[in-house]
Amino acid sequence: MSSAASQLDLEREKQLLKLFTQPVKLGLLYKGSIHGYKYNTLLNKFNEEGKCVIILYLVSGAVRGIYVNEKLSTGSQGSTDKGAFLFDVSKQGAAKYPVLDPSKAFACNYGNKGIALSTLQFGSAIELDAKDIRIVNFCSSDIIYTSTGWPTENTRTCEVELHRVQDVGHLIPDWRHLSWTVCERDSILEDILSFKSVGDALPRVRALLLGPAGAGKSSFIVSARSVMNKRVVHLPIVGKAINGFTKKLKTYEIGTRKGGAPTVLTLCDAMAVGHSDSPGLSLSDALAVIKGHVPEGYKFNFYTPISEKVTGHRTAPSLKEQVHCVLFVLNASELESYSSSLLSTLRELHSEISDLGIPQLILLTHIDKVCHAVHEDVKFVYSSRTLQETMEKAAELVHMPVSSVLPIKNYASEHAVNCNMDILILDAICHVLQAIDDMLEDQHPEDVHMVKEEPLRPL
Ligand SMILES: Nc1nc2c(ncn2[C@@H]2O[C@H](COP(=O)(O)OP(=O)(O)O)[C@@H](O)[C@H]2O)c(=O)[nH]1
Ligand SMILES: [Mg+2]
Repeated sequence: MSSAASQLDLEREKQLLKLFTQPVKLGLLYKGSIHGYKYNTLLNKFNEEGKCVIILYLVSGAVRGIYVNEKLSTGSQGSTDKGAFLFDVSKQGAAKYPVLDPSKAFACNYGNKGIALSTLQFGSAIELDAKDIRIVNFCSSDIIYTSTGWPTENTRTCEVELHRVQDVGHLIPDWRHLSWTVCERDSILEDILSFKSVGDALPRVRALLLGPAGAGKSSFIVSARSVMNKRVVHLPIVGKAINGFTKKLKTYEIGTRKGGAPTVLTLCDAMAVGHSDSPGLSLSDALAVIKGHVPEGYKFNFYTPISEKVTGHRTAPSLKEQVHCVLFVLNASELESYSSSLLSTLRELHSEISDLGIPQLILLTHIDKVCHAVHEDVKFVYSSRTLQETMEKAAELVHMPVSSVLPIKNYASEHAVNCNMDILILDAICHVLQAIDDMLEDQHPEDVHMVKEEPLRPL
């Protein structure tokens, strides 16, 4: 017996979804081989829903169909469906034929003195036989949908499916603005490279990644390097272990491709913050790192707090040895399951770090796991209501403002860099540099500061 799973393969599904202007997902409602190839069954399902696609799998292997935007009542002789379109979808692409005459987008034709239904028609491009909807007539000379391009093929289908088309992500107007173009990516990258530190006291600035195991701290270093290198880099620092994979304090440069200009920013990876069921970085160890007491390469130990006895311990760290920004890294798909002990450590850290006058931001990772639209393309990040709520939740958990939340999708499974993912990662890096710049300007206006080098302009 066939299963009630769609016959549409993933590649074709992706191509078909691209035809919609809004992000949508499909839900199988009817499959001929399971529910019978009866027109009435199909139409009943159809009328329970608003937006649907009928997918016809032809014996030739072609996959074609129709999207209808409105409910259709059985007695209807016509419709005024402005959003309807025909499609022809392959693994490589999909062709869309929007309705040209919406008043004739759909019609039920009655034969036999007007009583028995004879055909279900979409213009004259697709005509389904009411008795057995496997029999399909395609007409290329249709004027309701298209006058050209639609293939002529009178054939049986081997399968017919009806899918509900659901909006996903509950899109809202963009509430933070970013342009999703190569120009925008290049311009943020230029902005990042224009940050320069003035004075020997602080040649580089350091941002520390703090958060629970598996949040994506090490992956952010990989992501930042990947963007700069224009290819996904591999570092043996990402991995899965119950108590976190990273055990040492290590600072990573975020430079451009070999020979290119380095950025002023370095990222500092440390052991995961512990909580009740999982030992890890304690509040006092985290503060010791932030204040600059802990030497590079120090191997953390759950059970021995950092003290002056640690080899290389710095008693009076200089400004360049301290941390200049703290990034709380949280996994957007696990916010609900964070333990109260983890959250109270994070809040306490936030309060202590604020007293030190060090800027803090939240890096919200795994955003692809909470919203289907964002999973498809991160450009929906600021128009997804789900993500807006998740960002509010993350801010609330650490008692920080929503403005400090930087959503990102790390390079985790990709083999090549992607412009929109790059934009989001670069935008986060730019915010980190700006926060450090603001802090330095405020606290060290005389001796140390960063300058943004403007491109030279002719006088
Ligand atoms: N889907 C997805 N996976 C991610 C993301 N960030 C990290 N990961 C994965 O989450 C796992 C833990 O990441 P890792 O960087 O080692 O976490 P850490 O313990 O905080 O350093 C790895 O398998 C990563 O590939 C993200 O934004 N999206
Ligand atoms: Mg790690």
